[in-house]
Amino acid sequence: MARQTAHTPLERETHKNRQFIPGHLMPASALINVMTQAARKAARTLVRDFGEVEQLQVSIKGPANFVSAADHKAEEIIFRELNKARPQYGFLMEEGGEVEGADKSHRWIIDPLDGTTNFLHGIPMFAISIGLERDGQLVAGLVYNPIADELFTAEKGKGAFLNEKRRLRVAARKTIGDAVVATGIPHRGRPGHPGFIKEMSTAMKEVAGIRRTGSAALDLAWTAAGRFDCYWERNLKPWDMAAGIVIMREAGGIVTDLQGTDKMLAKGDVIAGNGHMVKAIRNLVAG
Ligand code: 2AM
Ligand code: CA
Repeated sequence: MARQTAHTPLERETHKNRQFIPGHLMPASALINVMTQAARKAARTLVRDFGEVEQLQVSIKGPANFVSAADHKAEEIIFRELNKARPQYGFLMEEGGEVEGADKSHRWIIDPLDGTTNFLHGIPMFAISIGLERDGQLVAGLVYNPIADELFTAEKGKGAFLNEKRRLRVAARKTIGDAVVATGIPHRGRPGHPGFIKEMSTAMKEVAGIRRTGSAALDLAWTAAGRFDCYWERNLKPWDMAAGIVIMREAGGIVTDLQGTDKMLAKGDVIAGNGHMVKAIRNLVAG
């Protein structure tokens, strides 16, 4: 859709070269505004509940059920807000599953609380993740860590931003020996433990350091921000990745599955980084 004529000096400037202007907010699109409002609203209850979890840590019952309720509550808020703003769109949600919309070409892909284990343990590293698919293509993404108040957003063709003002760019590093690489370690009861140990043992000999945050959405957003040089993980769900993939791509990054194709959502595995890193890490962990 054609953009309206830019009026303010900021708009003219950003329209012209899309550069980050220090201290100024980027004018977000209506779509990003809708997603941001929904995420911020859900974040308020998540933050309140996170405070409670920290108290519950010491109780005998344990906070697992409480966290699951927090998760559902946040998802309901996001669903309600997005549904109000775009009543025709469909949904794919971690808790609520698939909800068909009258508009078959648009679908929200939502994880209301990515990093559940962190949340449960009082570790302030979790995020709300909202992606939008149009005709099977990922076109917008939001990842919000409400504790750090870091909002990562991107829309296809319009760049990726942190807190609506800092333009995101993947790290340029090419030397694998200098790379800080994020990954996910399969939990108890999940498949792939021996395979993961093999991958880790190969990767740890070659890269500068390995990190594990416990939130795939944040791993992708942080790789988009150039904090991690690369990220790989297996056995993920579409809602763990959808938003982060758009943010990565709009930050100039490459995202593939472990075979090097773009079937990440279907296959459930992912490698993200700049082109050099993705190739190098793929050779190490999938070669
Ligand atoms: P979650 O916190 O919403 O469960 C951690 O490596 C990443 O894997 C997180 O993004 C986590 O999302 C995701 N994940 C997907 N399926 C999972 C599962 N069955 N158990 C734990 N983490 C899972
Ligand atoms: Ca998740």
